[in-house]
Amino acid sequence: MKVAILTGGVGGARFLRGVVEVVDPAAVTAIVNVGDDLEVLGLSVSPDLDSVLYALAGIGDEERGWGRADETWNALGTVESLGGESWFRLGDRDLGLHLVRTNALKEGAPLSAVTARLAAVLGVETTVLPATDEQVRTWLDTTNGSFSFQEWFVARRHRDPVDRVRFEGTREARPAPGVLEAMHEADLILIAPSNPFVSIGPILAVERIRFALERRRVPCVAVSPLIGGRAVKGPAAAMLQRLQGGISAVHVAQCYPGLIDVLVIDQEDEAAADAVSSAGVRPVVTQTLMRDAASRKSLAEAALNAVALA
Ligand code: FO1
Repeated sequence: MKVAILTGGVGGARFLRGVVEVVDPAAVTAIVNVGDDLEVLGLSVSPDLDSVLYALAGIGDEERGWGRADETWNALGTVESLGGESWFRLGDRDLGLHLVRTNALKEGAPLSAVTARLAAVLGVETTVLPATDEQVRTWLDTTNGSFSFQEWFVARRHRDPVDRVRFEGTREARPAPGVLEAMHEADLILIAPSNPFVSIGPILAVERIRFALERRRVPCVAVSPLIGGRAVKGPAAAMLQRLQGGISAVHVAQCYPGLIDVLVIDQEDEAAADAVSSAGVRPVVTQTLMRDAASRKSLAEAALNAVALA
């Protein structure tokens, strides 16, 4: 079974690890958000691509969900002591990857080619694609001003209430090579339990990707990032409340109008199942917390089997 999965970083990367335990990793294509990408200390950093690569290579920090396991922070310590930019924490091991990517991009390689090279070296069999090779950047208009994604998310700890999410660069953005092919050839399209606004939103803001999803011939199954009306981590619940008018599973379904057939929701959100059905989306209720390898795998099984069970 061929699977294409739209994903962000931390939660999406965890879910992907479960997916490749259930289906052949080589039959999976991850289409990854690049709206969070940034330049730090002159380096091109793609946090979500890296979280996915590190998770699939088994070298990511499982607890943090981003960066490398067994990380050290000597370079960052030096940067800080020299008065350099240290709010976005790049570990020593992680830095090595950013140096290689930055250099390759400077030499003119597209992000998708650089990512493919990194994946191959890391032994990742799954195809990992940036949603686009063009520069797309997420901006948040908040009650306290407009901020780039990482400035809002990391430096300001996503404390500012968001009025609007904007994506810069989407007009010129084409899907990266392989993205549309993967969506067309897939037997199933998945949307990871990532933030619908800032992780999946920038992917769907690439017009031809949204169009391909709207015109899909195969089912699309999304996994809700909520458990009991709360996000496991991050600002998803606060954003749903403010931008979608509520924090139930039906509000998650409404983030994907006409784009999904099934929504996998947590047992704690079961009360919303009928409302999800009424919104034209079939709910599948299961345990969605990914606390270890077994729970990651069983969530992946629930999502992958959701259609067969229809
Ligand atoms: N998240 C943080 O909360 N603080 C950081 O200093 C930080 C550094 C960082 C470095 C490399 C990387 O790949 C990810 C990093 N993240 C950090 C995570 C990242 O900001 C977000 O989790 C994603 O962009 C959201 O998916």
